[in-house]
Amino acid sequence: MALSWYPGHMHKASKEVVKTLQRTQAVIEVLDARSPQASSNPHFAALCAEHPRIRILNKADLAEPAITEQWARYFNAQPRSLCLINGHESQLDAAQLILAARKLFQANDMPIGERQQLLIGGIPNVGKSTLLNNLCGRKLAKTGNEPAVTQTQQRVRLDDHWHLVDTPGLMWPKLEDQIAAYRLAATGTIRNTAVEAEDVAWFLAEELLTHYRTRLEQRFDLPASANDAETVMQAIAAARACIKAGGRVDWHKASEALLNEFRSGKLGRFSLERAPVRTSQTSSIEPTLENEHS
Ligand SMILES: Nc1nc2c(ncn2[C@@H]2O[C@H](COP(=O)(O)OP(=O)(O)OP(=O)(O)O)[C@@H](O)[C@H]2O)c(=O)[nH]1
Ligand SMILES: [Mg+2]
Repeated sequence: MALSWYPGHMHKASKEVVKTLQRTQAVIEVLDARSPQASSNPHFAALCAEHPRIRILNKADLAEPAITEQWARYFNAQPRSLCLINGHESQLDAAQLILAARKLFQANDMPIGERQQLLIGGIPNVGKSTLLNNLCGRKLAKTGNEPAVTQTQQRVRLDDHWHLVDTPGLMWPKLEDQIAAYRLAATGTIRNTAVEAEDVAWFLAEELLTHYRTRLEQRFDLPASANDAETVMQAIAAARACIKAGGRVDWHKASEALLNEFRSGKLGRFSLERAPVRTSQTSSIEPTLENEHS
C-alpha cells in the first residue's frame, strides 16, 4: 500500500509559513542526518526558494559521522546554502548559529540589519523544537517523541538582533518516492496510525540486512545463512521473546522491537543514504562504511 501522510493542519501550516517568510531573512531547514535526502521536503524547499538556507543535519548522534560529514560537504556546495551538524553529542549554540547566519548573509550580499528573523522548518519529529530550546538555553517550545507535536508557529528571541520561529513539521501531499517514504517511516517521521509497523519493520529489516548485516548478527543472533527480511524478523522475535502461545511469532511485537531499537540508537548508528557524488545522482543507498571496511 502506498504510504502517505498529509493531515489537514499541515496544509494550513504551510500557508502560515508562506506568510512568515515575508518577514524572514533566512531559513533553517532541519534534516535527519540518517536520511538527509528523504527528509528534504520538496514543497518546503519550493516555499522558501527565495531565501538562503542553513541546513542542519540533526540527530547526528544516530548517524555514521563520516557519512554525515560527506552530506555536509555536499550541502555546503549547494548555492545559497550552508550546512551545520547537530546532535545530542555536539549541540550547536546560539553563537555558532549566528556566526553561520552572518556568513550566509555576507556570502549572499545581504545586509545585516538591526533585526533578523530565521524560520526553523522541516519534516515532523526531526528535532526542530528541541533545537530551538537548545539554542535559547530554555525549554520554550513543546517537544515530544512523536510527529506533529508542534501545531502552531512560535517566535522567540535569540538575542537583541536575532529571532527564531519554530514551525509545525511539514510533509507534502504525495510521497512520490516510496523508498524515501519508508525511510521516513523508519526514522519516526510518519504518525503510527498512518502506517503499519510490520510494513515499516519489514522494509527496515531488508535495508539493514543489505547494509548493516553484522549489526543484526551481533545483536539478534542472526544466522549467517539469513538472506531475507522474514528470517531477520524471526531472529528478532526469538531474541526479544516475541512469541505467542503455541509458539507462533508475534510479528507486531517483533516489528515494534526493531523500530524502537533502531530509532533510539540502541542498535547503533545508521546512515540510510549516502551523499550523491554529483548533484545529478539519485538518493539510492550505497555500501556503508561497515561493508566497505569488512
Ligand atoms: N537522538 C536525538 N534525538 C533528538 C535530537 N533532537 C531531538 N531529538 C528527539 O526527537 C524527538 C522530536 O523532537 P522535537 O523537537 O519535538 O521535533 P520537532 O521537529 O519539533 O517535531 P514536530 O513539532 O512534531 O514537527 C524528541 O524525542 C527529541 O528528544 C538529537 O539531536 N538526537
Ligand atoms: Mg516541534
